[in-house]
Amino acid sequence: MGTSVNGSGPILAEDENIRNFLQKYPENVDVHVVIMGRSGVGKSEFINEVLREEYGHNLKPEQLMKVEHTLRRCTTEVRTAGLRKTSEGRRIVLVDTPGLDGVINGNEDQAPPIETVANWLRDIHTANLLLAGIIWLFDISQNALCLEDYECLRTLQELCGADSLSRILIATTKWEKERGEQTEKIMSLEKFLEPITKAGAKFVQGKCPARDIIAKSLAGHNSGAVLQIQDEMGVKRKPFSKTIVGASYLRTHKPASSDRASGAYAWFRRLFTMGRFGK
Ligand SMILES: Nc1nc2c(ncn2[C@@H]2O[C@H](COP(=O)(O)OP(=O)(O)OP(=O)(O)O)[C@@H](O)[C@H]2O)c(=O)[nH]1
Ligand SMILES: [Mg+2]
Repeated sequence: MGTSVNGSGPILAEDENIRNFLQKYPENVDVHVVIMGRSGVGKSEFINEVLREEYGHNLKPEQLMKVEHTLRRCTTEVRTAGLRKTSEGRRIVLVDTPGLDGVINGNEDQAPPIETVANWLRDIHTANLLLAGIIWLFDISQNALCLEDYECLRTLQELCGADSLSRILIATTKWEKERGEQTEKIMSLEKFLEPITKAGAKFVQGKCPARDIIAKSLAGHNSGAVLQIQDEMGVKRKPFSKTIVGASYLRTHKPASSDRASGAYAWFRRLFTMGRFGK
């Protein structure tokens, strides 16, 4: 998505906080911030909130990320949205991704979301584009941590590699829907996230405007990240299936050939790996 509308609000990149962090990066460069998380947590809506703030509320649907109000998985491809440039030519590009849990709408013949994201990360590395970091969104109104949350956390670790976990910022969505015991939820989340926060990932504990989350994700770095998956696929030229995250995905999601012959197995597994219900 190449957003070509004229801006109406203040340029996000000129926000004092963001500008200070952005200035550490080279001039005339697109600074990519990738939004990730499970399906339905509000990744596309997060980007739309920023786009509306940047360009005004009259954006046409095709200038926004698609958001579904159903139980279906919505984003199935990686899409980008550029914000306006600063006077030095720096521009934040927000990247929308498919939810990393499960397979795309239960269709095992389609590349899994994690492979779609891995390929995109490989391609921007090959094209020498600057990746500033990852914002990992978590739905705070969720009632319990489930298997998909643990799987996604592992996927995130394997995608980034130990050296790049500091490039992850975890933030929460859907605060106005939250009816639970907030302090306890945040404490549980902190515990759940320990494997990556102890290695440098940052966690925004409370409700926070999207622009501040973006500012925090840019903080503390002055050059592009090279994630483990980019090293494996972009530098070492490994196919997805031979990467750490790819091999792990295949181990978890692909049945042995004898199992695959069983229609009952496929039905059962599909039921449990779709995340949100398929189309
Ligand atoms: N109440 C509330 N609803 C939200 C918020 N963010 C997203 N939603 C709703 O949650 C649903 C899913 O939002 P999306 O932005 O499509 O979620 P996603 O993470 O992009 O989902 P996939 O594209 O399927 O991976 C939509 O109905 C949104 O309107 C939020 O902060 N508060
Ligand atoms: Mg989406």
